[in-house]
Amino acid sequence: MRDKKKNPQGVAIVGLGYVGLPLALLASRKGFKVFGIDVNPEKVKKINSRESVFEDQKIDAELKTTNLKATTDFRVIEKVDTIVICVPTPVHHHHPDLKPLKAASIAISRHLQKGQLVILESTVNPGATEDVVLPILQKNSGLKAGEDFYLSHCPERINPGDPDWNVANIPRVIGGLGKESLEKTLNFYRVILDAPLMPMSSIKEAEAVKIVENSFRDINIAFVNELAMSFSHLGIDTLNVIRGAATKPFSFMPHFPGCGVGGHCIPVDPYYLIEYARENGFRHRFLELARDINEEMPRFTAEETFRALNEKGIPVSGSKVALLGLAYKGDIDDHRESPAFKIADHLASYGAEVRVFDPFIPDRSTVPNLNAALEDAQAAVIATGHTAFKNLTPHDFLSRGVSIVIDGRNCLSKRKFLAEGVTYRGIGR
Ligand code: SAJ
Repeated sequence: MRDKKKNPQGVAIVGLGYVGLPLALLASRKGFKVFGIDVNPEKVKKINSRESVFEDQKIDAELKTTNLKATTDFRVIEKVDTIVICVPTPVHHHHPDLKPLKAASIAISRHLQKGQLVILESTVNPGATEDVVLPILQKNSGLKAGEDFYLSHCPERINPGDPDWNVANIPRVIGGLGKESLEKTLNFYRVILDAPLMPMSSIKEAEAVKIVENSFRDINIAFVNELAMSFSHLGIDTLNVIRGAATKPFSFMPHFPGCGVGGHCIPVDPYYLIEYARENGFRHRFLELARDINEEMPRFTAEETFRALNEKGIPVSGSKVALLGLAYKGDIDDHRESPAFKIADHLASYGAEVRVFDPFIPDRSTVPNLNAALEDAQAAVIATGHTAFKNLTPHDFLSRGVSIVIDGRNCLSKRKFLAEGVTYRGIGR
């Protein structure tokens, strides 16, 4: 039964990154008094002076009109009804790192009030909300979860750079610690979102949904990456085969091979389940294998480059290679877990001189522009499908002496490049 939309009150969003800031701006737009808490004073200062914090025009525009007040001071927790935790849950060397989540929970617990609702949006393994967050919130506040305060999990589904799906319209799943926590969380999101909400029968189910949806994507990408490595030996164009398979109008979902899987979701989330299941006596061999295959792609891409250089009698050591793209996907400035860095390391480890250029990430580029990257290079590797790179022509390379193009995102026309005499290699084509 849909409750009538309750009047918005105060909300504190803990963590003002790719997840928290869009949510804070949306809550403000929906009439909430919004406090945003972040441990980075620089970011707090920028947000309060309404300066851009990451390359997103929509967010920059909303910053101008929002009532959001950013702070590093957790005492604002005492002024709100709802607290939403959106802190990073990274993975280091394949092991989940819940330190930021624990630190945020401790800071919140010091100011937690009776009757408040705490919602965790950060991606975690099943069990983390009740086994990690709940005890911390209870211990330092002396309050009882599910009675004195309410606790739930609503996994974030932000998709950076997506023109269609955003924080307001993406459907969400919610798991609550008991009926009241669930109802209060549903009411909160009914006011904030214009999207279907699916109540789950437990917090663990809600935690598992996010891990499952992203593991699903990782294993499907691994499937086509393995096909690409196999078909590259068989002279079969993997991209054409996938496009052919995608003409089947049912029960096939196309994914595409590439130089690797980056971002803060897909290559990270499966390790949460792998680790948690292992701690509970089960080994996810399939998830582990998918991760191994996807982690292999940067090396495969570097070796395709070596093979192409050798075919032209150019020794790898001392060769000049342009690496185009650092971002983990096209037309964004996010390079978290990007395979591009691993490709650069593989190339350099065999003595290549690597010039790195990403127009979205100048501060991590080693050359200022495309010309400096390509000038008298023997090979170029495309690691990110930026539109600027998709529009490059054979002449853009050949006119600067570059005769080898390794298309790590299969984003160029193989036919055109081969016709102009470029040594073109895609991933699996
Ligand atoms: N990638 C491939 N082949 C593919 C798809 C992606 O190699 O067929 C690579 C990309 O190049 C990138 C990485 O995988 O390096 C991740 O790409 P992504 O398109 O999955 O982008 P993300 O990381 O922004 O994933 C988000 C996820 N959203 C959330 O977790 C809330 C994911 O669930 C979405 O499916 C995905 O966006 C999406 O569909 O765009």
